[in-house]
Amino acid sequence: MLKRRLDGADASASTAKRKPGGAISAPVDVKQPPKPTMLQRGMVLIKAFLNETQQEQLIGEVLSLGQTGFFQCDNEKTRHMRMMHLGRSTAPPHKLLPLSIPLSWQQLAEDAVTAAAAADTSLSNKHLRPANVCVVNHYTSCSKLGWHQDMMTKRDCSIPVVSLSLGDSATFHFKNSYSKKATERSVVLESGDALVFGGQSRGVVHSVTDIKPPQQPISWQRGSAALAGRFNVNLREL
Ligand SMILES: O=C(O)CCC(=O)C(=O)O
Repeated sequence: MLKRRLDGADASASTAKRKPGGAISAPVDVKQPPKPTMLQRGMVLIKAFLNETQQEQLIGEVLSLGQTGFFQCDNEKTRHMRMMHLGRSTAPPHKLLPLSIPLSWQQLAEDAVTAAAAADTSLSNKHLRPANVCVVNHYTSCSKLGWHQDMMTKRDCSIPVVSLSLGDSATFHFKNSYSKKATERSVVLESGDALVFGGQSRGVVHSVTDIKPPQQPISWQRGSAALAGRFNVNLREL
């Protein structure tokens, strides 16, 4: 199987830094507006899409909703993870009260798609509808999310998935089919990054491994054990 590691943004940029394991980390300059990078057609990574204040706000909302919303999820694809479902759900896996997706999260998703469309016109947001499903995953260093597609319906899935990362970093692996011959690539997702995949990449097969403490300390992480690990806010249309 072919494997290729992609670097967050423009790895050839002169400001890129080499991490201890050989991978090159994307340059993150908080003074610059987030820079979207097309990983493949329909798939765009936006490094530092959320600034620290936005990350703090989002994590606060996640934890507040998570008090009643998180449930433990261990199955053939998901190991040692907590999950929370918001919005529409076809098969609620639990007996928790339904949670609505905060409007501010839908706005973030819309902003991420707009930013992504600047790097990849195939992600034009002219038919964008608000996300009606949101999955929040809480990973620890033992967690794993196995290969899967975010296709829960046979309906038109042209609205992109927007994935927002908070806290520890993770390796996001992806390939265009389940075939053993499919080229597998990976990218490191760090706190504040947004990954958008739609259009030709809407059905991308993906998995998540290697949850690790962030390279840069994040101010909100110092406070409480509840903030440990990685949170992923994943918005999509069902
Ligand atoms: O945690 C991530 O980065 C991806 C999450 C995901 O693939 C999912 O919730 O379906």
